[in-house]
Amino acid sequence: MRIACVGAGSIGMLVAFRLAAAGTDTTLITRTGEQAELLNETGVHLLNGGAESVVAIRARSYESKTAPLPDGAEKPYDWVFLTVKQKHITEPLLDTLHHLLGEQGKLVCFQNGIGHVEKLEERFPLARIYLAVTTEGAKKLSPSRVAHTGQGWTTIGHAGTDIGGKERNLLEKTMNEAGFRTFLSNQMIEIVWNKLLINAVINPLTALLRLRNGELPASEARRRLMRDLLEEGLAAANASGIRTREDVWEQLLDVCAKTAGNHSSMLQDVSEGRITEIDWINGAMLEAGARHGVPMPHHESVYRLIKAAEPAEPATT
Ligand code: KPL
Repeated sequence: MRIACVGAGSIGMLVAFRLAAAGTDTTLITRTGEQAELLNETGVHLLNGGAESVVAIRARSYESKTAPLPDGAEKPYDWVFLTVKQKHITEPLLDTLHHLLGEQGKLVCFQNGIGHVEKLEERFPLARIYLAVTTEGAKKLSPSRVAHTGQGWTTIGHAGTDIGGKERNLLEKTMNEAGFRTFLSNQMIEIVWNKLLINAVINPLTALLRLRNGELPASEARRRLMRDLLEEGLAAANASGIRTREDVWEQLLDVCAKTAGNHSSMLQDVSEGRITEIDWINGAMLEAGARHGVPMPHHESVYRLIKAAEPAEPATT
């Protein structure tokens, strides 16, 4: 099985490291030529607990002409893991995916939030699009080093009506052999929405209040805000026909506890002056709410505050 991971951020590097270490034919596709060159020279370094290990990796860049993408002379990949943030799903990236996937390859999307499947469907048949939700914790320390900050689980399934097939069983086995606790599901839309409900609470609040995830539920005033956001989110989800779990509040608290030491991805983006994923998280929920006449004043407020915290001239990473 040949796998390409497109996006050498924290999750992309973690997944590529573990797949390569387990002997899977893996290529890591970076945005910049500099990162690809560095990775080809030094390999990917993984910090786990106190230990650091390194694995050699084949890296290429989708922007640099110096490290060309597979062309007619090179076989396409069986699976392409898309591990970039939604804001990086641009036309040049879609062209790259087209090369990598060829006529048969399948795409697995690891993004937070919603909205990307509609964009990808304009270029690729839905039958070849899968979704992945992972709770693995990872932090990129440098262009070639990543830390594994928390063991989680990963669910993978088709983005539309489940089409089964033995390839996805092989993918599940490959992921498990690489050390990811992986399950297949044919309810990915519900699972993606469930994660969305959680991200739409933790991410903007931790970014605005500058808190680690574990600090968020520590006061009554913050818990009230969390509940208000969650309840509005649930109303938007249910109005959109999504079946939601009854224990989302408990799950939300559990995620805060299990990732207590983490700076959420939105807090990291805001701290480093980058554009955040708010449009694909709370922004997407606001759109869903507006379509069904669900009032969402708390989401509206956090959305506007995060937008105001974003840079006028975005940093590109
Ligand atoms: O997915 C996350 C994120 O930071 O984007 C959570 C679950 C909140 C963990 O930090």
